[in-house]
Amino acid sequence: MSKKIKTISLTATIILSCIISGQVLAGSATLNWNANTESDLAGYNVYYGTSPRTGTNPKTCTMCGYTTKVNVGKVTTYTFSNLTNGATYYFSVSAYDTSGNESAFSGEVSKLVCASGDLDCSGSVGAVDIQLAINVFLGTETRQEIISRCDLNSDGKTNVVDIQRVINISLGK
Ligand SMILES: [Ca+2]
Ligand SMILES: [Ca+2]
Repeated sequence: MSKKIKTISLTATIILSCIISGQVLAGSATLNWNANTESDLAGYNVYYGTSPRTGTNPKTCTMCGYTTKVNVGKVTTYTFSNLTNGATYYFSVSAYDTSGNESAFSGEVSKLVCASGDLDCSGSVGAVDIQLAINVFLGTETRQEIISRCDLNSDGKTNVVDIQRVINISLGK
């Protein structure tokens, strides 16, 4: 007599932001999903890890290859902090109702987490990143993922301000 609650759909929106605390570059990401509309919805669980999931329903495979499960309550957004930069994370969400029934997973989304200034997403900021910022500025860099990480002050253009920022981060300033 277990009531089955609906599968929720997850829009693949992950906002990656970067916080710099002292010398430590801590990766963060914000995950958003669509609300489940059942009247007895009680909340959501977020599952994540650095390997893709191994199943589609926590009822049958429990953690299903993920390493962490967070009961986030009745919200549709969750911000992760202290993710490891340079690592790819995989995320899924499930819903649960007031009787404790858990849904199958949402679709899985993944994201490579990069620190601010870490243009090649290697896990550290250094000479390679400074060179990449210069290349973006000169227009010789064609990889969109590199270009998209280069506008550090989010003013819509890459210029010496951004290059200076990459240099400062590499120096720990
Ligand atoms: Ca780097
Ligand atoms: Ca800029």
